[in-house]
Amino acid sequence: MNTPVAPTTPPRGVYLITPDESDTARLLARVEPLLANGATCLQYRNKTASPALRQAQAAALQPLCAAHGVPLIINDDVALAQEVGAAGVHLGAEDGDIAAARALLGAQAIIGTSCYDSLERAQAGAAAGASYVAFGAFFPTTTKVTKSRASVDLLRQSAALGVPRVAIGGLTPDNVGPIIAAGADLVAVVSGIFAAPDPVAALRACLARFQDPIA
Ligand code: TZP
Ligand code: MG
Repeated sequence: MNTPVAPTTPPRGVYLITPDESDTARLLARVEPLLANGATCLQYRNKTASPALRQAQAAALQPLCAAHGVPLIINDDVALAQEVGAAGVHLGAEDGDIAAARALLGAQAIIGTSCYDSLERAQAGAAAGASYVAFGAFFPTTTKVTKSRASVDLLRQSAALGVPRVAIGGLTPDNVGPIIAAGADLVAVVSGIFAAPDPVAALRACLARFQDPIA
């Protein structure tokens, strides 16, 4: 096993996001080697599961993440994050507000906010107590229908926000270099890792870009 890239402050690395996977055993089997090989955090996201399956999958991921020391962040659902004891929640524009999530999950919780292509939304999110802000989509993606297109200029303009900045959307080992060089602290990836022929190799290649962004 390769030594994971050591996190710095603020954390830098790969923000792994689960693909829609209905088979829970298979989900765990796909995720585990990535947790073991340096994923910085894991977001549980499943847009096709029933509430019961999402509850079961989140509950199964929590001890796996804990065993690897990787924070689990639940997409969309503060109540589910609280129920399974996750490290935090990721909130889009329609998923409720940051202060309410903070009140429920506590001061140490990781609370992320989708900011799309908006510096103003990121400033408001940081002021409201977000733990990180996420910009995207940087590239076309088939994982989600996206309306906004973020740019490396937005990463440069958001340098003074004071919270980690996550880049998302169509990211792969081959295109994250300039995104990291422009200031992304974390690169959030679904298909660029999970759909790669060798997901662990793709993860390691993304992590390596933090040492050598332009390579
Ligand atoms: N939010 C903006 S783009 C996106 C999300 C959840 C999808 C990211 O998936 P991929 O496969 O890494 O492009
Ligand atoms: Mg959402």
